[in-house]
Amino acid sequence: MNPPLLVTCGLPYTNGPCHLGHLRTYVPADAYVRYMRRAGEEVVFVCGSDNHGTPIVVSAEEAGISPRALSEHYHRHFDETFQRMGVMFDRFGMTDDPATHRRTKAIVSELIKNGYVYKRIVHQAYCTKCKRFLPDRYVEGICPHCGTAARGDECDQGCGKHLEPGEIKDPVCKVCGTKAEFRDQEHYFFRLSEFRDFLLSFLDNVKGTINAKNYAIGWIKEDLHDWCITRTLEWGVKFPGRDDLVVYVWVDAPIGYIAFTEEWAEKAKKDWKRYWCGDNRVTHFIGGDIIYHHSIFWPALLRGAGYGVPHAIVASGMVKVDDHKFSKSRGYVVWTNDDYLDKGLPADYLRYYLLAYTSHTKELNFSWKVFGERINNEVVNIFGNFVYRTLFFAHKEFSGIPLRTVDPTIIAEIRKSLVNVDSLMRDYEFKGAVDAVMALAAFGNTYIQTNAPWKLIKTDREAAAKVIANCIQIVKAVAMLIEPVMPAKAQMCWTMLGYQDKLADHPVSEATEPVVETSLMSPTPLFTRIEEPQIAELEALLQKRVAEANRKMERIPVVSFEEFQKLDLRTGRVLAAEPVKKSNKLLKLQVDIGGETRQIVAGMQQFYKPDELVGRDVVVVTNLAPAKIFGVESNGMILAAGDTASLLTPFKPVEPGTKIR
Ligand code: B3M
Ligand code: ZN
Repeated sequence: MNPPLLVTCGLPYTNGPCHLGHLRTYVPADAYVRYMRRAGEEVVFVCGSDNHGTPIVVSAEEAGISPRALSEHYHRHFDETFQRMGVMFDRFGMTDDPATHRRTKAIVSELIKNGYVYKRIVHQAYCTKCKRFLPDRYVEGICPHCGTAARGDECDQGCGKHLEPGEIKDPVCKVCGTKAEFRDQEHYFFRLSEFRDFLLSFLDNVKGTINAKNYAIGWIKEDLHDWCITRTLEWGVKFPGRDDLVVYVWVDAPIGYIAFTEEWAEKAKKDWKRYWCGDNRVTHFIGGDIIYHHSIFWPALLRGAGYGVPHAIVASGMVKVDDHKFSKSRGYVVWTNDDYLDKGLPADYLRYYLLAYTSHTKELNFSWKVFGERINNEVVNIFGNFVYRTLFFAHKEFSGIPLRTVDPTIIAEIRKSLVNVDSLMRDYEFKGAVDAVMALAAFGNTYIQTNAPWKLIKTDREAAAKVIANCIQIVKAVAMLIEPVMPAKAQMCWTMLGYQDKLADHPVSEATEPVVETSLMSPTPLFTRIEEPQIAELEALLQKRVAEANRKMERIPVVSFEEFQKLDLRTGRVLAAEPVKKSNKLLKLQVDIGGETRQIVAGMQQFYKPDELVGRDVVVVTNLAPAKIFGVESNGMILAAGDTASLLTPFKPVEPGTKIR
């Protein structure tokens, strides 16, 4: 017999609200769980919030509250938001709760006992102004691998590589902006490099999506080095025997998966070991940006501590918004509550869109326009229309469901859909599965259209009854199959069919079973169209947010008076001017800055004739580092305003070399 399925979702950090990027992982995971349950599998679905690490500490510091208080706030937020979205975990825990602390200590102790942990001195970034070590996101600098701006533990904008303490180049303290220095500090390391062979064979066998496998194999072959698993922070799970160190957040976060299973199991009176020790079917749904942690680091930790290793890793593709990289700071973001649910839009529409847009591992480029089109053209026009026409006609003409034997061809069509959906769902091809259900709805729509029972009934009532019985069977099947995607709408459809119970309690295989006598309700449309003005309003909101973010980004950094004073600004008198050879932009000027003549190259040829400038008083930055421009030495800079290089000159006459202050 198959071991039970345990499905997890990557844990959201408790330092900001839920957005579309989160949902792209959680909604498919929820749909998968719902389907697998109704396909007869025993499934447990756990998740929780990720409370530790510098992301939380930095945000809590900014907000002026404790990391625990911040975590509780966002924990509640995620818990509620997931429920509003119909994402139903059996347990949604917190990594700061005792269960994760306990399990982490047990696992780390086991790793130590098994010889997988050692001590080493590392050069850790240290801020002399804040007087503290700067772990992970406390420090920003340059990625040593690709040269992009990066944060302490991860090249988040560039190559995506994980960075070890001490690896980042040109570190700067995130809190105060001071250039950090490196200081020696003792830390603990996990012998990840010893797991190379194990990991390669693990990845060879692991189920899930191909991206979670292939990237990881590539990284291992490139370079697999040990991981520093301790940090100098107050907040987190203490490293056994060291009160001054906590474990790195990426140690206790995935251990949360086990702890949440324990918390659930205790309530449900089950044995959590069945899910985690030995043969298991642990399936991790994650974002594509945390493949390294789940496909490499985590299986090695589990293995090293003697637990079972994951059965499947399912990684979702990137989310873009209006063709731009998803970015909270740039305004390319869709907030689940503010932008969607609170606007009165149904959770099921977004669930449908997220699942049907493209396959799970591909890039999802969100736009309100496409969202509106797909809901209107597919959900409303095909699915909604078919259900309404069928139920309306049955109710009107037969005051209920005309019970007739359904045509074998109709049953065959439904059976074909069942088989399709089943294999696609098991292959994590969610889009394919949704399309297969919608194809069945479209089949029903064409069937009712061509057989036109509204005409038939005038001449042959029995024939019309047969057509409608066939349609009702298709409605039942579509409702059953769409439930993992649109649970609320599917239930509504089920209720309109006259059933009094919960659709989610019925196995999908019942889709081919005859409809029993029910008290069919007078139908109301399942879906309402999303109208043009609403889409325009949502688009405008997004644009406004992007514009605001742009303004914020452009905001010029504040310079202290000391820094300003470093500039030596003086008046100068132009003694001579001539064009730089072969350049149609540059002028070479000789400028008297008070007893000293400076040669300065300036891009003013289009705006001034050389003669016009001679004798003029200008403003010069005299201590700018010398540079060669077009091969000509330039020792200073002349200040001018705007695109036409309007020169700044003193209002009252002053001697050349007069200091500007
Ligand atoms: N809290 C979120 C992230 O890095 C992180 C996931 C933990 S999963 C164990 O996207
Ligand atoms: Zn990089």
